[in-house]
Amino acid sequence: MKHGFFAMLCGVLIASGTTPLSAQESAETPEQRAARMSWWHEARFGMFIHWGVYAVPAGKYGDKDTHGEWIMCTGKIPVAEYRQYAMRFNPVKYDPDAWVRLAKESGQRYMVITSKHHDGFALFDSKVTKWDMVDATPYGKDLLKPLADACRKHGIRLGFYYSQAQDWNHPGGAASRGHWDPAQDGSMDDYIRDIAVPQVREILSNYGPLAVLWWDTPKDMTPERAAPLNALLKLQPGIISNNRLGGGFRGDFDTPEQHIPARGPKDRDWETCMTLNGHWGYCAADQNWKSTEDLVRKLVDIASKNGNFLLNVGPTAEGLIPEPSVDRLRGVGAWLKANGESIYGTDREPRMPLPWGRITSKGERIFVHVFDWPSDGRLAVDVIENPVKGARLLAGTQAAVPFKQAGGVVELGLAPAAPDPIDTVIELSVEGPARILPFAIRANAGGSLSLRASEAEVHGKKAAYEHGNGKDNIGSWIEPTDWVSWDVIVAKPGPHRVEVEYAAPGGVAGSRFTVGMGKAEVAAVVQPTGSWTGFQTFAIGSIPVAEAGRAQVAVKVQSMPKSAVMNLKSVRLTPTP
Ligand code: H79
Repeated sequence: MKHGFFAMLCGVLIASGTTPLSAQESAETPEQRAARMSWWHEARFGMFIHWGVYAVPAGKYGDKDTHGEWIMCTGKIPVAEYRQYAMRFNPVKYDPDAWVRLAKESGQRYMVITSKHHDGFALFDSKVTKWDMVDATPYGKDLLKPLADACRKHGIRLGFYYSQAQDWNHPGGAASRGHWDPAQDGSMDDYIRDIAVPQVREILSNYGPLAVLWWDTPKDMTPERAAPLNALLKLQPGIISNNRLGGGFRGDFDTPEQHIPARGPKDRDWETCMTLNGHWGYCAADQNWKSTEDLVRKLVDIASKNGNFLLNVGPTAEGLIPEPSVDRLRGVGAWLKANGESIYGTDREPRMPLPWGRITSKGERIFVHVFDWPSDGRLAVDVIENPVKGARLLAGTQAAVPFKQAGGVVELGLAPAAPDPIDTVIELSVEGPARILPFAIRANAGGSLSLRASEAEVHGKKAAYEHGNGKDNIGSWIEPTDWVSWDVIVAKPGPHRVEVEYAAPGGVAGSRFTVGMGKAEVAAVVQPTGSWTGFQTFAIGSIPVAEAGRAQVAVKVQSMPKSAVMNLKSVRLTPTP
């Protein structure tokens, strides 16, 4: 994967190239950057809070009850009408201390709250607008001050989300689907100067030390609009900022939203943000909650790939975090209390997902996370390169686990039933710093290799893995020198049938490409499939595979007569008798 990975939001490319650094990065050495990021690397798990006026309608507008924090836009609610909701935003049950204690009990080390979302409403006392908590609601008090105090008291780091570009209430603010009320029209440059810049100065000045500035959505952000916002980060020398400012600022970390990348990038920090149900802002009708098991496994998956997990709650207009959210967060917290050693501060090398679970490590300890407990009591772990000195359960009894190590395989002898059906962690002590075999795709039981775009390594200038909005392919493949590869583990040597799934409109078809493994390769010409999204699978021939074990499969271009190669979705290699 080149340069981390790309997040597609509303068709906007968020993580961009290598252009300007954040205010912090440009003034610091690599060692200083590592020191600034160190608490964040250690933390792994944080609480996202989406709270605002949209909690009043609670997802319901007209005959639809599935809106969220986007309700003003998705309901096309006029500005004057939307402002009426603020008169009923009176969170008398708001107990910031309880929220922070919940984060702590859940094992979260930081929280990020929406100081202002796309509806432009400030949860804080802003001097540059009346569209804020103090002036527009019966509650009349700044919501962020007491939260900042509670965070300091309990040792939780506090970050602010700020929607810098989209603002559907202040004239000139951007709207990703265009304005729907003339009251929104105006100059975006004026909006940036008169609202966004002074408000960001307020949130960076009035709440003590801040951990994170979480920009959201770079819609219409030019370098000129983004630069004064980026410059304000100097007010908080230790702050960490994400990649969504726009204008070419890549920030400190990437932000996959609502998904976990198939593999962790090597050279870029990242944080998956995700909802507990299907909405960020409170939606009363949405009871589609993720299970505790699912959440723990997601956290483990993310940690194993060297990412962070920012898990969202959407409090009600009264100020309560919904009970189903509380229950699940406490469940994750209980697991972390027993197994946190395998998550917090683990090594920053992304590890390969395994069919039965995940691996994390810390120095001379390797944590084997077993999601799918083997029914025969034997688990063969074939990715550990260090000599293993001992094995025990991390949690509970910490009972020793019998093991044998031979031929690159550590075989663990396990009890008939999983001690923890969510994820039982076995701690191995090993000789020297943990060494785990790098990412590779394994053959399935039948010996066939399924190589998906999301797991590919993309080499070159333009081609990239693209996803979101129904996309899931290598795209922007417009340089014939760009190529794609997968490291694989071959199960059965011998001839393999090669199938390639791609899309290419008639106007670009005709490129000649090869699929190769080692010295063997097979060539084919890209056929027209009707459109960029009309994917079809083509059997292009067969290649001999000399031996079992690790190898690389590469897709390369021999000639590109038109403007692009193809959208490549997958390659499949199947042993033939
Ligand atoms: O704050 C949360 C989202 O509101 C925000 N980012 C997270 C953290 C976000 N802004 N833009 N997007 C996410 C992507 C845009 C999604 C959309 Fe839609 C798809 C906008 C319109 C169609 C989802 C469905 C939201 C409204 C309808």
